[in-house]
Amino acid sequence: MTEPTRASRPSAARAATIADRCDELAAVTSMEGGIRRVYLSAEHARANTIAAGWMEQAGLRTWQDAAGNLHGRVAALGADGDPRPVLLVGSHLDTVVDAGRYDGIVGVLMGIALVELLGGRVHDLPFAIQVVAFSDEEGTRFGKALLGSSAVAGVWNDAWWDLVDGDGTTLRDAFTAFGLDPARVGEAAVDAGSLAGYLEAHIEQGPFLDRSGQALGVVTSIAAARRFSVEVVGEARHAGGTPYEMRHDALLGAAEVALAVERTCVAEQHIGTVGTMTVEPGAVNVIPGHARLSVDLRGEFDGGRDRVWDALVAEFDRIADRRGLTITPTEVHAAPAVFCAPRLMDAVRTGIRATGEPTPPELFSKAGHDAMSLGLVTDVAMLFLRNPDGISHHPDEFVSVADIALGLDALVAAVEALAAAEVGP
Ligand code: HGY
Ligand code: MN
Ligand code: MN
Repeated sequence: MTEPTRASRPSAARAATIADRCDELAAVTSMEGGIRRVYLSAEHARANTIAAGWMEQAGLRTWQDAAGNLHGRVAALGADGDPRPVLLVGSHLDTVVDAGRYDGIVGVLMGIALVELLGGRVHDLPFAIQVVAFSDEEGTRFGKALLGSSAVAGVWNDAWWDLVDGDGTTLRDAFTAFGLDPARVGEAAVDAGSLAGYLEAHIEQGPFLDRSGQALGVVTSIAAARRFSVEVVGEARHAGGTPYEMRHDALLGAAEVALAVERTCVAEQHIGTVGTMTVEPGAVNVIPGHARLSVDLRGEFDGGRDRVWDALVAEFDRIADRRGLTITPTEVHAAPAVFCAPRLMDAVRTGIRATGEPTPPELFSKAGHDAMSLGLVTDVAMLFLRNPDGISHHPDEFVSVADIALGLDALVAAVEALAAAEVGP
């Protein structure tokens, strides 16, 4: 029998379907002319319904958990009728504002296709497969990222209930409006002892694979992250009549904060971004009296990230003193660095090698992922797919059907390698 060509392999057809499904989900948006699908919105509910249909077609038994994550499980029971350990495979369906159509989504759809490609072999694995579509990875609506996977990992923090979105709606009220019961969020937590691990396929959100000319990579660790909302208070006054020595311009203070983030992070080899800034009262002839900006800080290790933040706070104090302002940061998100588990990385490497790539590239992910939350309770690993030019969080984000097909071949082979390692020789 001759080996099927790449294009005639079952993964090629599944990859084409995944690309079509990414297009279909891209139409589930609250934003005219772009993609914006946030936690606990009508679009979140619609995306879950559509994805649940695809999961059921693939033979998965589906449910939505107490935090709005969608799950689909197959081969839950062993031959003896006892529950088997569960290998979670997933990513997220929520998006940033004016997003691309693959970030997170492609990983969920690859999980479904994995089950389809395994077919009857899924019952021979020593674990059940549970595909998870996490409901909030980006933190677009409430600022705090990883809400969905934090609930699944059982690390929900009740302080989050009072987070508010841009319209002043609390997370608690948004839960209720979505039909969820805040008092029951704990029910979304998995029993860590029942898990065989967590695998996540995701587009790379940088140019490493594209530059190296390789389609797939294995992730070694995910950057430690912290996010802050920084309030700058000055004094609103007349733009014409107020001499410079009497001004306390909140916008100029915020601009200095943003520049300090860049300068310090470049010097300290960390990554810092100011992605939002609002200024009040917001009139052409009024000196801004109030500004609010976000700071997203990332580093390879928790300690380095925290030292950089401490240096930034000292710099903010100097800016505040010099300009007669009050600058107050509030932390809205923190996630420790996560190191992928050697046994799962080995399986992913074996999977990539099965596609004909003898030396799988190893990547440190500066982007955050649901694997960060799951890494608190079980072993995790990630498979990255090439993203041409590394552009993500942008409508031009792309991954080719051919690379998705390679990714599927690698994912199937990785799961089989993991099964073989668990069963032993
Ligand atoms: O922001 C991140 O790193 C991720 O894409 N949510
Ligand atoms: Mn993202
Ligand atoms: Mn993502």
